[in-house]
Amino acid sequence: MKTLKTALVISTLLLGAAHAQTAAKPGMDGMNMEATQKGAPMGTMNMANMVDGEVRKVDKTAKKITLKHGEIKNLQMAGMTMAYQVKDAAMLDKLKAGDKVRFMAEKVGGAIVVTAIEQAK
Ligand SMILES: [Cu+2]
Repeated sequence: MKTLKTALVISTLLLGAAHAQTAAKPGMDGMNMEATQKGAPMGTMNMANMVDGEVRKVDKTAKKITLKHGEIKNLQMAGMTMAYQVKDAAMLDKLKAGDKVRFMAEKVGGAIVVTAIEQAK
């Protein structure tokens, strides 16, 4: 009888742990779903994150570009004018103040970095 009681206690504990795990999961799944929903192929997903902007200033030495941009959905950022670090200084080669661009900004290790930029036609 004592063994049965112990078994019950253990199974209750196990159930509790399993339940806690299940409870934590939906949030994770929801996040994954949101990320995958934006488009199956990687290219399509990146295009969806491209934001319209206008170059205000280019600083190749500092690897920075000042952009007036629209809403950046993937960063939950409203439209504004601000300076961004760029992933690669070569990205700035063909750009000058006044250029209309499409770009992608991402959070890389806590800093926001422009990872892609192209002239808008
Ligand atoms: Cu901004």
